[in-house]
Amino acid sequence: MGFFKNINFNKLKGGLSKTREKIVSSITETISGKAKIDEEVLEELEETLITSDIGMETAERIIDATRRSLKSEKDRTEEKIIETIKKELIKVLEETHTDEDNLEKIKKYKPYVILVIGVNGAGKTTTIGKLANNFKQAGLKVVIGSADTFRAAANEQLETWANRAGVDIIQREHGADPSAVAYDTLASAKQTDADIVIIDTAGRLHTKNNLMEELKKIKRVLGKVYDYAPNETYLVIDGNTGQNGLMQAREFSKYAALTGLIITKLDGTAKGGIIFKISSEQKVPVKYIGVGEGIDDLQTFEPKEFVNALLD
Ligand SMILES: Nc1nc2c(ncn2[C@@H]2O[C@H](COP(=O)(O)OP(=O)(O)OP(=O)(O)O)[C@@H](O)[C@H]2O)c(=O)[nH]1
Ligand SMILES: [Mg+2]
Repeated sequence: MGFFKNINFNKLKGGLSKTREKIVSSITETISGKAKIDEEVLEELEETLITSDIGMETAERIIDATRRSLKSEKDRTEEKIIETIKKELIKVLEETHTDEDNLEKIKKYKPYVILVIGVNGAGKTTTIGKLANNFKQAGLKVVIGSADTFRAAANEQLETWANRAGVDIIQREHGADPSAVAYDTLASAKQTDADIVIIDTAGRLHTKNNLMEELKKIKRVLGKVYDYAPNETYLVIDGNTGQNGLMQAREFSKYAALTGLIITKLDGTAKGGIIFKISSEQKVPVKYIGVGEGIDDLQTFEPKEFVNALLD
């Protein structure tokens, strides 16, 4: 479904500029100007990689692969090393990668139900606006449920996004039971024959037990209306949070089986390398990435495109 993928290479490249600067400059500083790429340089490179956010495991993989690829003298060039690093980074991401919500998959369900969760301010509501827009553009009938009844301005914010995307929204008064909103949204989707439901939730700290239990309840209610629901549970992580994002993924997955990660705000951070660490440790695929605040700034995550944009 080519038209369904939202990838704009230049925008992606632009969005990743800070992370690229950090990772690429540290790599080139290590290897450029070296008369010979020997074991000493490789060890230096490994240290450099470990201190970037990609994680120890991935750094070791890259060095092993580089060592293997550098058998002949003529291979010991900077370009060759960058190429090996690229290949290995793509491999890491592809191990967990699964296709994004493609139309074929979505159309098997009516409605296809997506639950969006994450800590405060991660970018859930904004991402839902962008997602709704993508689905609408692909010709799907979308309804959003405002199950963030906690924050006073939440309804209004989500409504603004629903209007921008031109999709329906279901909400209740501030303080209402979030699972009741989830229920209403599915009921409305049924009535209006919607293709896809996206449920927004209040930001919650993964350390707050009662709030995490509330997530379980929302999931239970969704499953009562449609036994397959939710089809997707997406955890939204702010790219700026670096290592803490990993903690969030660990903790949230204890309460709700995650089917995908959405990493936001990559346009404003140098810590985008965390994507490699989270993918390799969590075994949960990254599905989308946010590279700006606009409605078009959510991109489908493709390992190859991502790594090429990062190391271009
Ligand atoms: N630069 C940039 N900003 C983003 C991105 N995604 C979200 N934001 C901004 O992050 C801020 C928080 O976004 P929200 O969507 O309100 O986050 P939330 O997770 O719904 O927040 P709570 O509901 O309060 O938990 C807003 O100012 C967004 O514009 C992104 O990809 N890039
Ligand atoms: Mg929100």
